[in-house]
Amino acid sequence: MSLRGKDEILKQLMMSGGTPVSGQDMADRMGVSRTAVWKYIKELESDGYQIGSVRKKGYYLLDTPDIVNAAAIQRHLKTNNYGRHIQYYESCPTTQSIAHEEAQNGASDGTLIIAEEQTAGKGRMSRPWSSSARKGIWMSLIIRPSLMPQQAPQMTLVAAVAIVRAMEEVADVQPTIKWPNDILINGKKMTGILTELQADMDRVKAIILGMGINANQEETDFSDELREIATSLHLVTGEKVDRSRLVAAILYYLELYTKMYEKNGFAPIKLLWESYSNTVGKRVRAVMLNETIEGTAIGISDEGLLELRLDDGSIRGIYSADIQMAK
Ligand code: BT5
Repeated sequence: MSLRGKDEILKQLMMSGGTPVSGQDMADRMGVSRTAVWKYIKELESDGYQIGSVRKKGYYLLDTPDIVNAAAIQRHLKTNNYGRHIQYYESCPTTQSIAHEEAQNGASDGTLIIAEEQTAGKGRMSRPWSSSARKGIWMSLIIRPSLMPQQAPQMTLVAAVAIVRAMEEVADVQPTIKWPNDILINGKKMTGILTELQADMDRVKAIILGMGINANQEETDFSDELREIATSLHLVTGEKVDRSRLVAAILYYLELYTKMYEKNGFAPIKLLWESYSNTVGKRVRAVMLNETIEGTAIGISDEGLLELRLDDGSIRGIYSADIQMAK
Protein backbone atom coordinates (compact mmCIF):
# COMPACT_ATOMS: atom_id res chain seq x y z
CA MET A 1 0.00 0.00 0.00
CA SER A 2 1.48 3.36 -0.97
CA LEU A 3 2.75 5.74 1.67
CA ARG A 4 1.23 8.67 -0.15
CA GLY A 5 -2.35 7.51 0.46
CA LYS A 6 -1.71 7.06 4.18
CA ASP A 7 -0.06 10.49 4.36
CA GLU A 8 -2.96 12.06 2.51
CA ILE A 9 -5.47 10.64 5.01
CA LEU A 10 -3.33 11.82 7.91
CA LYS A 11 -3.12 15.30 6.44
CA GLN A 12 -6.90 15.50 6.06
CA LEU A 13 -7.45 14.33 9.64
CA MET A 14 -4.91 16.79 10.95
CA MET A 15 -6.32 19.68 8.96
CA SER A 16 -9.86 19.08 10.19
CA GLY A 17 -8.72 20.05 13.70
CA GLY A 18 -10.68 17.26 15.43
CA THR A 19 -13.92 17.57 13.43
CA PRO A 20 -14.86 14.16 11.98
CA VAL A 21 -14.07 13.73 8.27
CA SER A 22 -16.30 11.38 6.32
CA GLY A 23 -14.64 8.25 4.92
CA GLN A 24 -16.65 8.65 1.72
CA ASP A 25 -15.46 12.26 1.26
CA MET A 26 -11.85 11.21 1.74
CA ALA A 27 -12.30 8.33 -0.70
CA ASP A 28 -13.86 10.66 -3.31
CA ARG A 29 -11.18 13.30 -2.89
CA MET A 30 -8.42 10.73 -3.34
CA GLY A 31 -10.15 8.71 -6.04
CA VAL A 32 -9.92 5.45 -4.05
CA SER A 33 -12.48 3.07 -2.53
CA ARG A 34 -13.86 3.34 1.01
CA THR A 35 -12.14 0.04 1.78
CA ALA A 36 -8.81 1.58 0.82
CA VAL A 37 -9.48 4.49 3.20
CA TRP A 38 -10.32 2.04 5.97
CA LYS A 39 -7.03 0.17 5.33
CA TYR A 40 -5.05 3.43 5.51
CA ILE A 41 -6.78 4.24 8.82
CA LYS A 42 -5.78 0.81 10.20
CA GLU A 43 -2.19 1.39 9.05
CA LEU A 44 -2.12 4.77 10.79
CA GLU A 45 -3.41 3.14 13.97
CA SER A 46 -0.65 0.58 13.85
CA ASP A 47 1.84 3.50 13.48
CA GLY A 48 0.59 4.83 16.83
CA TYR A 49 -2.07 7.34 15.78
CA GLN A 50 -5.24 7.18 17.84
CA ILE A 51 -8.22 7.65 15.56
CA GLY A 52 -11.79 7.91 16.71
CA SER A 53 -14.87 7.38 14.57
CA VAL A 54 -18.43 8.66 14.82
CA ARG A 55 -21.18 6.80 12.99
CA LYS A 56 -22.32 8.58 9.84
CA LYS A 57 -19.85 11.43 10.48
CA GLY A 58 -16.44 9.89 9.95
CA TYR A 59 -12.99 9.72 11.44
CA TYR A 60 -11.12 12.17 13.68
CA LEU A 61 -7.69 12.30 15.25
CA LEU A 62 -7.48 11.75 19.00
CA ASP A 63 -3.74 11.68 19.48
CA THR A 64 -0.59 11.68 17.39
CA PRO A 65 2.56 9.72 18.22
CA ASP A 66 5.69 11.76 18.79
CA ILE A 67 7.19 11.48 15.32
CA VAL A 68 8.65 14.00 12.91
CA ASN A 69 7.17 12.89 9.59
CA ALA A 70 5.91 15.07 6.75
CA ALA A 71 2.32 15.34 7.97
CA ALA A 72 3.33 16.30 11.53
CA ILE A 73 5.81 18.97 10.39
CA GLN A 74 3.71 20.39 7.57
CA ARG A 75 0.82 20.98 9.95
CA HIS A 76 2.89 23.80 11.50
CA LEU A 77 4.71 24.97 8.38
CA LYS A 78 4.58 28.65 7.33
CA THR A 79 7.25 28.62 4.62
CA ASN A 80 7.09 28.97 0.83
CA ASN A 81 9.62 26.28 -0.13
CA TYR A 82 11.52 24.94 2.85
CA GLY A 83 10.03 21.67 4.09
CA ARG A 84 7.38 21.49 1.35
CA HIS A 85 9.02 18.23 0.24
CA ILE A 86 10.00 15.93 3.09
CA GLN A 87 11.60 12.49 3.03
CA TYR A 88 11.18 10.78 6.38
CA TYR A 89 13.13 7.76 7.66
CA GLU A 90 12.58 5.66 10.78
CA SER A 91 16.28 4.94 10.70
CA CYS A 92 19.12 5.62 8.28
CA PRO A 93 22.93 5.80 8.44
CA THR A 94 23.07 9.60 7.94
CA THR A 95 20.58 12.06 6.45
CA GLN A 96 23.55 13.97 5.05
CA SER A 97 24.45 11.33 2.39
CA ILE A 98 20.83 10.88 1.37
CA ALA A 99 20.53 14.66 0.94
CA HIS A 100 23.69 14.76 -1.20
CA GLU A 101 22.32 12.06 -3.46
CA GLU A 102 18.90 13.70 -3.72
CA ALA A 103 20.51 17.08 -4.49
CA GLN A 104 22.53 15.48 -7.28
CA ASN A 105 19.33 13.96 -8.63
CA GLY A 106 17.75 17.42 -8.81
CA ALA A 107 15.77 17.69 -5.54
CA SER A 108 14.09 21.08 -5.30
CA ASP A 109 15.13 24.00 -3.08
CA GLY A 110 14.01 23.36 0.49
CA THR A 111 13.74 19.55 0.31
CA LEU A 112 14.15 18.12 3.81
CA ILE A 113 15.57 14.72 4.72
CA ILE A 114 14.74 13.82 8.33
CA ALA A 115 15.21 10.67 10.41
CA GLU A 116 14.12 9.42 13.83
CA GLU A 117 17.49 7.74 14.21
CA GLN A 118 20.88 7.82 12.51
CA THR A 119 23.17 4.83 12.85
CA ALA A 120 26.22 6.66 11.46
CA GLY A 121 25.54 10.34 12.18
CA LYS A 122 28.57 12.52 11.49
CA GLY A 123 30.01 15.83 12.56
CA ARG A 124 32.77 17.88 10.98
CA MET A 125 35.88 16.01 9.86
CA SER A 126 33.93 12.73 10.06
CA ARG A 127 33.60 12.86 13.85
CA PRO A 128 30.71 10.73 15.13
CA TRP A 129 27.40 12.42 15.94
CA SER A 130 25.23 10.63 18.49
CA SER A 131 21.67 10.43 17.12
CA SER A 132 19.52 8.34 19.47
CA ALA A 133 16.10 7.20 18.26
CA ARG A 134 13.11 9.54 18.60
CA LYS A 135 14.85 11.88 21.04
CA GLY A 136 16.43 14.40 18.73
CA ILE A 137 16.00 16.18 15.42
CA TRP A 138 18.38 14.77 12.82
CA MET A 139 17.82 16.51 9.52
CA SER A 140 19.51 17.73 6.33
CA LEU A 141 18.00 20.54 4.31
CA ILE A 142 18.82 20.92 0.62
CA ILE A 143 18.85 24.57 -0.41
CA ARG A 144 19.74 26.23 -3.67
CA PRO A 145 20.37 29.90 -2.85
CA SER A 146 21.91 32.26 -5.41
CA LEU A 147 25.24 32.59 -3.64
CA MET A 148 28.86 32.28 -4.68
CA PRO A 149 30.67 29.16 -3.38
CA GLN A 150 32.80 31.32 -1.06
CA GLN A 151 29.59 32.59 0.61
CA ALA A 152 28.53 29.07 1.57
CA PRO A 153 30.35 28.77 4.93
CA GLN A 154 28.34 31.74 6.22
CA MET A 155 25.24 29.56 5.87
CA THR A 156 26.41 27.80 9.06
CA LEU A 157 26.04 31.14 10.84
CA VAL A 158 22.69 31.85 9.16
CA ALA A 159 21.46 28.42 10.30
CA ALA A 160 22.72 28.96 13.85
CA VAL A 161 20.81 32.24 14.14
CA ALA A 162 17.64 30.64 12.72
CA ILE A 163 17.84 27.71 15.13
CA VAL A 164 18.37 29.93 18.18
CA ARG A 165 15.49 32.20 17.14
CA ALA A 166 13.20 29.15 16.70
CA MET A 167 14.24 27.71 20.07
CA GLU A 168 13.50 31.00 21.82
CA GLU A 169 10.04 30.93 20.31
CA VAL A 170 9.12 27.26 20.72
CA ALA A 171 11.00 26.21 23.87
CA ASP A 172 11.39 29.55 25.65
CA VAL A 173 15.13 29.14 26.17
CA GLN A 174 18.04 31.53 25.55
CA PRO A 175 20.82 29.55 23.86
CA THR A 176 24.13 31.04 22.76
CA ILE A 177 26.19 30.37 19.65
CA LYS A 178 29.78 29.23 19.81
CA TRP A 179 31.58 29.96 16.56
CA PRO A 180 31.23 28.42 14.08
CA ASN A 181 28.66 25.65 14.46
CA ASP A 182 27.69 24.93 18.07
CA ILE A 183 24.59 26.01 19.94
CA LEU A 184 25.01 25.85 23.69
CA ILE A 185 22.94 26.20 26.82
CA ASN A 186 24.70 26.57 30.17
CA GLY A 187 27.98 25.91 28.39
CA LYS A 188 26.89 22.51 27.05
CA LYS A 189 26.34 21.59 23.40
CA MET A 190 22.74 21.16 22.39
CA THR A 191 23.04 21.49 18.61
CA GLY A 192 25.66 21.01 15.93
CA ILE A 193 25.53 22.18 12.32
CA LEU A 194 27.34 20.65 9.36
CA THR A 195 27.32 22.70 6.15
CA GLU A 196 28.37 20.93 2.95
CA LEU A 197 28.50 22.21 -0.58
CA GLN A 198 27.89 21.08 -4.15
CA ALA A 199 29.25 23.75 -6.48
CA ASP A 200 30.83 24.71 -9.76
CA MET A 201 33.75 27.15 -9.71
CA ASP A 202 31.49 30.21 -9.69
CA ARG A 203 28.08 28.95 -8.61
CA VAL A 204 26.49 27.12 -5.69
CA LYS A 205 24.47 24.19 -6.98
CA ALA A 206 23.25 23.06 -3.57
CA ILE A 207 24.06 23.53 0.07
CA ILE A 208 23.31 20.63 2.40
CA LEU A 209 22.60 22.00 5.85
CA GLY A 210 22.90 19.19 8.38
CA MET A 211 21.37 20.00 11.75
CA GLY A 212 21.55 17.80 14.83
CA ILE A 213 19.41 19.02 17.72
CA ASN A 214 19.17 17.36 21.11
CA ALA A 215 15.50 17.75 21.97
CA ASN A 216 14.11 15.21 24.42
CA GLN A 217 17.12 13.22 25.64
CA GLU A 218 17.48 12.29 29.30
CA GLU A 219 20.94 12.12 30.90
CA THR A 220 20.95 8.36 30.32
CA ASP A 221 20.54 8.80 26.58
CA PHE A 222 24.08 10.21 26.38
CA SER A 223 27.28 8.19 26.73
CA ASP A 224 29.43 8.95 29.81
CA GLU A 225 31.76 10.99 27.65
CA LEU A 226 28.98 13.06 26.04
CA ARG A 227 27.13 13.63 29.31
CA GLU A 228 29.96 15.97 30.36
CA ILE A 229 29.65 18.20 27.30
CA ALA A 230 26.14 17.72 25.87
CA THR A 231 22.64 18.73 26.91
CA SER A 232 19.10 18.67 25.49
CA LEU A 233 16.20 21.11 25.49
CA HIS A 234 14.32 18.71 27.77
CA LEU A 235 17.17 18.60 30.30
CA VAL A 236 17.22 22.40 30.39
CA THR A 237 13.48 23.11 30.55
CA GLY A 238 12.10 19.94 32.18
CA GLU A 239 9.42 19.92 29.44
CA LYS A 240 8.96 17.66 26.41
CA VAL A 241 9.59 19.59 23.22
CA ASP A 242 7.17 19.24 20.30
CA ARG A 243 9.86 18.35 17.75
CA SER A 244 7.63 18.89 14.71
CA ARG A 245 6.76 22.38 15.83
CA LEU A 246 10.41 23.18 16.40
CA VAL A 247 11.37 21.84 12.95
CA ALA A 248 8.67 24.01 11.33
CA ALA A 249 9.88 27.09 13.22
CA ILE A 250 13.52 26.43 12.26
CA LEU A 251 12.53 26.10 8.59
CA TYR A 252 10.56 29.34 8.82
CA TYR A 253 13.49 31.37 10.19
CA LEU A 254 15.97 29.62 7.90
CA GLU A 255 13.98 30.58 4.83
CA LEU A 256 13.58 34.15 6.10
CA TYR A 257 17.27 34.66 6.95
CA THR A 258 18.56 32.91 3.82
CA LYS A 259 16.45 35.23 1.65
CA MET A 260 17.75 38.17 3.70
CA TYR A 261 21.33 37.00 3.16
CA GLU A 262 20.80 36.57 -0.62
CA LYS A 263 19.18 40.00 -0.93
CA ASN A 264 20.97 42.21 1.57
CA GLY A 265 24.28 40.46 2.15
CA PHE A 266 25.72 39.24 5.40
CA ALA A 267 25.55 42.49 7.46
CA PRO A 268 22.04 42.00 8.98
CA ILE A 269 22.78 38.35 9.85
CA LYS A 270 26.10 39.34 11.37
CA LEU A 271 24.32 41.72 13.76
CA LEU A 272 21.94 38.97 14.87
CA TRP A 273 24.76 36.45 15.15
CA GLU A 274 26.89 38.72 17.31
CA SER A 275 23.96 39.36 19.64
CA TYR A 276 23.65 35.59 20.24
CA SER A 277 27.35 34.82 20.35
CA ASN A 278 29.09 33.58 23.46
CA THR A 279 32.47 33.94 21.75
CA VAL A 280 32.71 37.67 21.00
CA GLY A 281 34.61 39.61 23.68
CA LYS A 282 36.16 36.45 25.17
CA ARG A 283 39.73 35.30 25.23
CA VAL A 284 39.81 32.11 23.18
CA ARG A 285 42.14 29.49 21.82
CA ALA A 286 41.58 28.52 18.17
CA VAL A 287 42.73 24.99 17.44
CA MET A 288 43.34 24.56 13.73
CA LEU A 289 44.74 21.65 11.75
CA ASN A 290 48.31 22.96 11.72
CA GLU A 291 48.47 25.46 14.57
CA THR A 292 46.83 26.76 17.71
CA ILE A 293 46.60 30.48 18.44
CA GLU A 294 45.23 32.51 21.33
CA GLY A 295 43.62 35.93 21.31
CA THR A 296 40.50 37.94 22.05
CA ALA A 297 37.51 37.32 19.77
CA ILE A 298 36.39 40.72 18.52
CA GLY A 299 33.63 39.71 16.12
CA ILE A 300 33.03 38.10 12.75
CA SER A 301 33.96 39.61 9.40
CA ASP A 302 31.55 40.14 6.51
CA GLU A 303 32.88 36.85 5.13
CA GLY A 304 31.96 35.01 8.33
CA LEU A 305 35.54 34.63 9.57
CA LEU A 306 36.08 34.83 13.33
CA GLU A 307 38.34 37.81 14.04
CA LEU A 308 40.89 37.44 16.82
CA ARG A 309 43.06 40.23 18.24
CA LEU A 310 46.39 38.60 19.03
CA ASP A 311 48.70 39.73 21.86
CA ASP A 312 50.90 41.68 19.44
CA GLY A 313 47.83 43.75 18.49
CA SER A 314 47.43 42.24 15.02
CA ILE A 315 44.05 40.94 13.86
CA ARG A 316 43.70 37.49 12.40
CA GLY A 317 40.64 36.10 10.59
CA ILE A 318 39.96 32.42 11.31
CA TYR A 319 38.27 30.41 8.60
CA SER A 320 37.80 27.10 10.39
CA ALA A 321 38.81 25.91 13.87
CA ASP A 322 37.67 24.42 17.13
CA ILE A 323 37.33 27.18 19.69
CA GLN A 324 38.16 26.72 23.38
CA MET A 325 37.73 29.35 26.05
CA ALA A 326 41.20 30.43 27.24
CA LYS A 327 41.96 31.36 30.84
C1 BT5 B 1 28.94 19.05 14.54
O1 BT5 B 1 30.21 18.59 14.30
O2 BT5 B 1 28.58 19.61 15.54
C2 BT5 B 1 27.95 18.81 13.39
C3 BT5 B 1 26.86 17.85 13.75
C4 BT5 B 1 25.86 17.68 12.62
C5 BT5 B 1 24.89 16.57 12.89
C6 BT5 B 1 23.79 16.52 11.86
S1 BT5 B 1 22.50 15.45 12.30
C7 BT5 B 1 21.80 15.52 10.74
C8 BT5 B 1 22.96 15.48 9.76
N1 BT5 B 1 23.33 14.12 9.48
C9 BT5 B 1 24.56 13.85 9.94
O3 BT5 B 1 25.12 12.72 9.86
N2 BT5 B 1 25.11 14.94 10.50
C10 BT5 B 1 24.20 16.07 10.47
P1 BT5 B 1 31.46 18.88 15.24
O4 BT5 B 1 31.58 20.35 15.52
O5 BT5 B 1 32.59 18.21 14.56
O6 BT5 B 1 31.12 18.18 16.61
C11 BT5 B 1 31.22 16.78 16.78
C12 BT5 B 1 31.49 16.52 18.25
O7 BT5 B 1 30.31 16.82 19.02
C13 BT5 B 1 31.79 15.07 18.56
O8 BT5 B 1 33.16 14.83 18.42
C14 BT5 B 1 31.31 14.92 20.01
O9 BT5 B 1 32.31 15.41 20.91
C15 BT5 B 1 30.17 15.89 20.10
N3 BT5 B 1 28.84 15.23 19.94
C16 BT5 B 1 28.52 14.09 19.28
N4 BT5 B 1 27.21 13.84 19.33
C17 BT5 B 1 26.66 14.85 20.07
C18 BT5 B 1 25.34 15.17 20.49
N5 BT5 B 1 24.26 14.44 20.15
N6 BT5 B 1 25.18 16.29 21.25
C19 BT5 B 1 26.21 17.07 21.59
N7 BT5 B 1 27.48 16.83 21.23
C20 BT5 B 1 27.71 15.73 20.47
